[in-house]
Amino acid sequence: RTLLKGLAAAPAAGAVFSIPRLAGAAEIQLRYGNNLPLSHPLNIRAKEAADRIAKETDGKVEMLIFPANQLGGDTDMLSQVRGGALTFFTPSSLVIATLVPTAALNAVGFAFKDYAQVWKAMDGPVGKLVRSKIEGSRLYALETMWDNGFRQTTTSGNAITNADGMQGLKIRVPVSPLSVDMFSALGASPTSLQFSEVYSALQTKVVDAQENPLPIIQVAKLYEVQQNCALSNHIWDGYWFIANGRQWSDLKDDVKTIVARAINEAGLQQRQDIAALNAGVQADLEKAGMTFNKVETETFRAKLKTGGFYSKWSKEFGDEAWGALESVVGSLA
Ligand code: X2X
Repeated sequence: RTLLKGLAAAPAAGAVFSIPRLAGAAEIQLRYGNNLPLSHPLNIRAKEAADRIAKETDGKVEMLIFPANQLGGDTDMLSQVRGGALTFFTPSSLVIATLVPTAALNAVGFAFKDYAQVWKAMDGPVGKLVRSKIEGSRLYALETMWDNGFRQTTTSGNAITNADGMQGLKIRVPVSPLSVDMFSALGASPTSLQFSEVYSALQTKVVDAQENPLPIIQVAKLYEVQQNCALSNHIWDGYWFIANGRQWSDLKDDVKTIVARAINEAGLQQRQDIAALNAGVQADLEKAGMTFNKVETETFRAKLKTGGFYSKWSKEFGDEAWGALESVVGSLA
């Protein structure tokens, strides 16, 4: 009796959990995670895209940004975007290649001679192929690839001037089979670590070296724990703006159009930001105490060629993918 009475007095099921809607609260929340500090152009432009999305949807769509590995490292965020805990994630091509191997195409060692070739490939046949493979894994890749940059090699000790300098080097590389294989072929001793672990791995000397584009070395303050930078330009790396496939296709067409336009245009601006940064970042890093040197690029390429790196990876990628890359950059093997 008392029990029944109590039940009757309880609020209707559901009401217990209903949270009052805040005035102006968004109807759709898009959760976006990335691995870079807030000061990196990727986050600056992503924030602008988020503001634009809110404005153009009258506040109905909100893109929440979780920067700087707040939700975990790359491997975690990749599974979050696959599972739907994240709507968006920007993995480097190296990182998404753990799921979509073709995505590592742009990271083949010394493939691109300059940015003109990079964007010709990524806005053209290479990007098109990679995006179709990403879609095949139930993710959606927005059209515009964002820039990470040409990767350079930093060390805590001696300057690396040619391929011999790589011998035995304890170097951190991303969680990327291609990177591990390339540095092994060069004679180094690579360790895969997520970016979230890089600073402390260098600080505690778990590794002595790492490789990243200069803007990252700057915003992640890697100059505090590294001394020299060899301008090796060994890999060009970019970020795909990927979405959970289900969440993306569930968006109404008009929302999709607004979101895609805001993100793609922000990506194009981000490319220009990196280009502008590239012009001055070396001088800034020198002021922070780093030393720089050029490398004998041909010694690296020769070692990779004679070691069978290109022939191995042309088979791994297959004729279609390798052909798409070579259609822009010429013969590699
Ligand atoms: O982890 C890295 O080195 C970084 C930040 O360049 C990538 O996202 C691959």
